[in-house]
Amino acid sequence: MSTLKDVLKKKIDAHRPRTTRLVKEFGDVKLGDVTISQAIGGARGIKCLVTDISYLDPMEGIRFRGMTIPETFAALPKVPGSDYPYVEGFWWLLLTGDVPTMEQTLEVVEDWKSKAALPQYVIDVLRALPRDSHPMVMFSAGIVAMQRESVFASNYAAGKFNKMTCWEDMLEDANNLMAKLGPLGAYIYRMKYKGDVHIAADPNLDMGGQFAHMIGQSDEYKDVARMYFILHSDHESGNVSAHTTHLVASALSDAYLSYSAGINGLAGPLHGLANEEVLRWTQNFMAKLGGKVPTEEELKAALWDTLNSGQVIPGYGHAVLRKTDPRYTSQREFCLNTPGLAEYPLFQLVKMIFEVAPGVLLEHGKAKNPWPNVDAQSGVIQWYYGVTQYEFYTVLFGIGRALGCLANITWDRALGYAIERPKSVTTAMLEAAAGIK
Ligand code: HAX
Repeated sequence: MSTLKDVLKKKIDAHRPRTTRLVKEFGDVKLGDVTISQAIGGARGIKCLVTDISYLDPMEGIRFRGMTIPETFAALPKVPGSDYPYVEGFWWLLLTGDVPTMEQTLEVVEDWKSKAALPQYVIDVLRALPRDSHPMVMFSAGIVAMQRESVFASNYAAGKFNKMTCWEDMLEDANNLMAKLGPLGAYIYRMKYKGDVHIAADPNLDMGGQFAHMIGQSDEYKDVARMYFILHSDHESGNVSAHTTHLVASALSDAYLSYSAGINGLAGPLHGLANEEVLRWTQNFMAKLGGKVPTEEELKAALWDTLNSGQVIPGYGHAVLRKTDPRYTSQREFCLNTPGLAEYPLFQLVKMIFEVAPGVLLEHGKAKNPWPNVDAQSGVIQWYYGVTQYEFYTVLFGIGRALGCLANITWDRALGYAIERPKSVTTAMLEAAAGIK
């Protein structure tokens, strides 16, 4: 007797060549306004999402509300004594499109401070999970557990939904969530990696500085946190975490349900988990060499080994970008300008990979973009400052990514965007469109 798995395997083996043939031989055949390769290939390049929060140009990289990364950092009000801006001012910029004044920025700082405490039941949920659960599982569970705080959901349940004003409830939920994500991440970090000893919030600190303080980091790391959250905030709305958040919110799900779903997408190795993969790859390679600096030939051979074993080179390639990610460049400049970090052996290796990997990927001939993305550079900075728990890096990404996702779904509500529902077709329909008998 055949098992379910045996029967399914035969069906899959028979089906795969049909899909491969459709993409290879008939990829350009149109199905209405899109092609067969777009329908099968993850909707790549189809213009069917609208956002004004950020725009990703394939050659130039991200602009937040029309501003490049350096322009954004230069324009926003700075934390006193720091070269980096308040994350709270950046939130104002993403939401409104205006650079806030210091007074407006401090209004958000105070609002988030007043909302930052984690409810005890969220802490109980985190503590009930096995301690070896991935921190992204804890982060997602903590966010979804907080759903009972949702003003949007409780007003909806009370019959108070109003299409024109419901964005106000979404904004309130978004502010509450933004205020709590740093403390949530810090709680997970200290519980999992620092002997379950926690650090109380300092009432004088902004969101980025507070996060550094609550994970037990140095003053220098406060700027790392501010930079990191802003750089990872938004990459227009088609990437997996932003799109998932938008999709779930389109069912009128509240900010907690929507962003926890986005976090689950961010946890995938082709998306946010790539920063963890980059550091693992780089350090395994260093360990194999016994800590010595590799020659270019040794590095090339290691990159080819990865490709030949069917794996991707983590931190390289992008679905939209066709040049070096400016988020990579910004973090690279931070490293180059930070004494100690600039000479750090791991950073030297990351620099060397930047010089060698694009050539290898070009020769390999598959990736449309051989250049590094944001994840190729972020882990080394964390490691240098002693945040050595790779698996936590995507939580840092998730705290920052909330800024873009939550600003987007606030505007989704304001503009009354429809529930998302693309149309599916069958493989037989594609074959018919391609004229395959
Ligand atoms: N190493 C090896 N092969 C790669 C590659 C890489 N870094 N990047 C792309 N390719 C391969 C793809 O796997 C694909 O192969 P198949 O035809 O066999 O499926 C082919 O090149 C064409 O892919 P593409 O069109 O260039 O890229 P996609 O839009 O399909 O995928 C990815 C974009 C980012 C997922 C891809 O480049 C990748 O897997 N990169 C490594 C993982 C990574 O760094 N992810 C983080 C991206 C940034 C981000 O979202 N951060 O959160």
